[in-house]
Amino acid sequence: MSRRVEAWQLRAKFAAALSRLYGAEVPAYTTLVEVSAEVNRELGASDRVTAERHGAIRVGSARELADVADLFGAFGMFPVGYYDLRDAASPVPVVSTAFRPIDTDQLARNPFRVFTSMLATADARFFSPDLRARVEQFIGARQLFDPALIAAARRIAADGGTDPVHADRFVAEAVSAFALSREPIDRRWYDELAQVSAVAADIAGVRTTHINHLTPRVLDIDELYRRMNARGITMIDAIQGPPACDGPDVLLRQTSFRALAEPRRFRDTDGTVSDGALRVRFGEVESRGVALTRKGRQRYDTAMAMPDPAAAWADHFPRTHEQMAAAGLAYYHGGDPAKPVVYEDFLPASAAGIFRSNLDADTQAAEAADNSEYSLSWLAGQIGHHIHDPYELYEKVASS
Ligand code: OOG
Ligand code: NI
Repeated sequence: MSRRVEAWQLRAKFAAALSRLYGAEVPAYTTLVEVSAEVNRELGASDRVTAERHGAIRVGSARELADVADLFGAFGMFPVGYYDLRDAASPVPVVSTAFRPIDTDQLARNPFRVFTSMLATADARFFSPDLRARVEQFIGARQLFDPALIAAARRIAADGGTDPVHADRFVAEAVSAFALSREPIDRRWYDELAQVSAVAADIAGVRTTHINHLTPRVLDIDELYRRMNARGITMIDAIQGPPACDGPDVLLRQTSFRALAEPRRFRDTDGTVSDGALRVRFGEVESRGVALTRKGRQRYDTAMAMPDPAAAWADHFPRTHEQMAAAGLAYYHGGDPAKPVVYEDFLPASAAGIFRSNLDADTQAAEAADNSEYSLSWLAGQIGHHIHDPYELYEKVASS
């Protein structure tokens, strides 16, 4: 009998293959990975840190998100958290979740996670009834994932793995569903959507999906930021998330650079196909700190609401893990301040900033009231999967 390939091994293969695909599509990503690895090497990072990535993808409907949930289930990645980016200071017409491993041993083996956003077509602030109907028709008529791939994913998820021959085929097919399409883009449709939001055009202007970005983890993001700028790669003007501080790193800090224009083909209304370019994909890098408890998170939100969060930081957070643990602000394995629990999730304000930093123009949300009913429980029902509460997962990880 052939050796079995388990979910975590499938996940590691999937992450590595996506990384090769994205590196071939967006060469600046390779530079980012190199510089991150260089910084990590100098700081003595573990293999987990240097191999670590998160991806971002965007889909157009709950049905498409349900397929993603089934597909990622085969890799031992489950939906965690609910992010409503429509509420952000710079609103984006999506609601999102993150697919990731949830158990300590699974995270240790390979923590690959994918931030997954769904277009909020029911939100009248962004979509008029007429546009909504046309977007939903367009999305309803496309097929992002071969039903056979989703059926295979369900079987693999139920069995907890598969044999080596099927494993390689399954991973290759899953990866190819996220490759950038060469199919010409209907220029008029794409432009109409881009008027609403560049994200709407990226999601619903084309018949396929693609990786928007893949993000390596680095131990010192301030150092990475300096080195990328020194190489002539202009990063967005700020690092998103907590400010640099003397005390323990908390949650997640991220920064990004805008990818160069990528060649795409367009079809005009008269049927002619011509070459053009789009700038939608980008490079992002992140550093991860300790996961905060609800109490810690409240303090974080208060500190971040101050005019100068860096200056206010010390008023809200102590300088050592011992003090953080004693004050119940963060999670530690077995309560041991020497063993911080890594934050595995995302931050809505940073996510909105990352989305926005890479758009040509801000989304124009009309003043119409939000009459849509997106919520965590609505989303869970639509995709037929429980959406895990990150705090419950951290409690479990800390006490195991
Ligand atoms: C997702 C943006 C959010 C992050 O790291 O916060 C994100 C997107 O651009 O599709 O990836
Ligand atoms: Ni990201």
